[in-house]
Amino acid sequence: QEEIEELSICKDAQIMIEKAEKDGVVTVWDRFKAQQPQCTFCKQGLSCRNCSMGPCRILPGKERSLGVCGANADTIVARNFGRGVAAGAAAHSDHGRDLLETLDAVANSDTQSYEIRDVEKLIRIANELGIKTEGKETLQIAKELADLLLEEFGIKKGNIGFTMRAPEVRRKLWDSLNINPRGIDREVVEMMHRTHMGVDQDPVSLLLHAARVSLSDGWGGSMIATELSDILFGTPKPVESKVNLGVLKKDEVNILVHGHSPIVSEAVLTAVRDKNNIEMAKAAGANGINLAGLCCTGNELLMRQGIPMAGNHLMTELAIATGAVELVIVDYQCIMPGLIPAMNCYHTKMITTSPKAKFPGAEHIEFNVRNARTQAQKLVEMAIELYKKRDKNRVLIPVEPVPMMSGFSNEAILQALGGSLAPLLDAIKSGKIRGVAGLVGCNNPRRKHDYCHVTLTKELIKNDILVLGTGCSAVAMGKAGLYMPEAASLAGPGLSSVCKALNIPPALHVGSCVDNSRILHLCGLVAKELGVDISDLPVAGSAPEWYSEKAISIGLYFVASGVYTVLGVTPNITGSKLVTDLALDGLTNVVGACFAVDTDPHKMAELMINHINKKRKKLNLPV
Ligand code: SF4
Ligand code: WCC
Ligand code: FE2
Repeated sequence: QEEIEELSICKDAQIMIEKAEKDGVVTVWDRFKAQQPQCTFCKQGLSCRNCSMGPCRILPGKERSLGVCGANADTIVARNFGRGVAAGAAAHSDHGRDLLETLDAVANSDTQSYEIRDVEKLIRIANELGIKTEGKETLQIAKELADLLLEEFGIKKGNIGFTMRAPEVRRKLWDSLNINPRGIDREVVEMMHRTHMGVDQDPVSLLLHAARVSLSDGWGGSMIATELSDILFGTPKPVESKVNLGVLKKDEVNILVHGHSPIVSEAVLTAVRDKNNIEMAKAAGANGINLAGLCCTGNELLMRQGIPMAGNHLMTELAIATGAVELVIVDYQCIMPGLIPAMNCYHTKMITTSPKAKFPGAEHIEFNVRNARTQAQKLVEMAIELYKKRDKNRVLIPVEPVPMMSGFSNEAILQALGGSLAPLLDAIKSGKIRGVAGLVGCNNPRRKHDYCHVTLTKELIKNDILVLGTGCSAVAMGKAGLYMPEAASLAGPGLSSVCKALNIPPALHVGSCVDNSRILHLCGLVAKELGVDISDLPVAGSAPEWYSEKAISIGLYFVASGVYTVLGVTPNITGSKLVTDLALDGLTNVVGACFAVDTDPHKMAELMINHINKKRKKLNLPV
């Protein structure tokens, strides 16, 4: 029991870990244990298998200090880091491209499965990117926007359009460093090229390009994903919902959507809400059909449609272990292959939907822009059939769900503030809100599940720092009750008074991982309003329990945009002193911000608060 409490702070996780063990489900924690001790070369970034003269493992200062080709530790560490950033940026941006292809299909009347739900935003974004919209039909505007954005992925002249959301000083800095991102695909491809044997050997040059790749994600691929998802599925508005495994229903057909893109999950939602399907479920003996989310596609549905959230990254196997889930419908990213043996212990089925992500052992029912409605219908019928096979004696829904608020897009935040940023800026200037922190990223079995997310958030709000949360971090905050206005009682007096006046929580759910672009955009808006650079703002970021290559890209685009970022898991760069020093310090002289690493959330909070105070002082604001 004590051992289980060491793994997660969440009651639902603790109960389910025990049940999983009883039911013979192997979890991520079991496999993590089986992997110990993990490779120390890889951990430090000192192994390379970029060519077949290798693989090479470097022992700096010893006989084996160079790879077969002669590459040293600095080069190898920087190359490995760069490839990680490229993979992360590719994942976010390829997700963005899928939204773009959907918009393109809608614009060309090539699909009946999707439509444009936020025409006002379509026009606003088109105008922002220089498209004339007056007197044009909605679909014509959509077509022109899609064409323009398709170019952002390839080779185009100039820089990615949304970088104009950054203040001019920042863009000039990027230009002077030659890291203002061009085409999204181009930056990723160039990283693959540079890290091929015999190309870029200079760690500084590699890291600068890594920054450029990450910027093409944050201000490019991710931002496109966010804005187009809003246009297609609606811009989020404050909404109340529920979170944790208690959102599963004992007497209903339970369908979980897992992955990232709203394209599949929104189609599933439409089918779940269909009256005929609900009748069909009732005929099968259920009380209805219950849809809940996992990870980021869960965040997408929660933000826009108020669909309840079952859990974050480390909860995905445990959700299946409830024995109450009929179908897990996945698209891509962060879906552990370990879900397959887990679901084989129950009547549960996993369905893959993307040609990019097939899992042996899962059934593949491919979704595309044209067939999404009919495929979703098929899946709902399948779930209803599976419900009949559910073994009620093996069902355990461990807890009651916790209420949470969601839906805080920048548009919604502006509206809550009465239409302008002025009240937020006033609160920051007066010190009622001392600063803003973005808490993002995953879970990692290296860290006690959700402990860092929750402890750090509590520490920050206590110090009058408004917290914006995304991804799996947001799910942790929601489960801890921090996403309800009542949580203002845990905030410092200043933040608490602001929350009470606006009836908002002290920590705001701003979306999925691609929605970190909302935080970048907000930083850009505030910096422009104040006439300063983003690196001058009293803001800080953190990925306390990150695991994914996408999180590396996110961390780096925040830093490259001027936001000091504290990591709770050490990246695999410690094998190079040069690269480590640059990341933890040297970058400040280059881009005005750097990383910090600490595993103790209290220390992490201290680092972030000190940074925010330093920035306040520089802006002549009361500390
Ligand atoms: Fe070894 Fe160099 Fe090949 Fe890497 S690129 S595997 S260091 S020989
Ligand atoms: Ni985004 Fe991290 Fe969750 Fe996956 S879903 S686990 S990248 S935070
Ligand atoms: Fe290794």
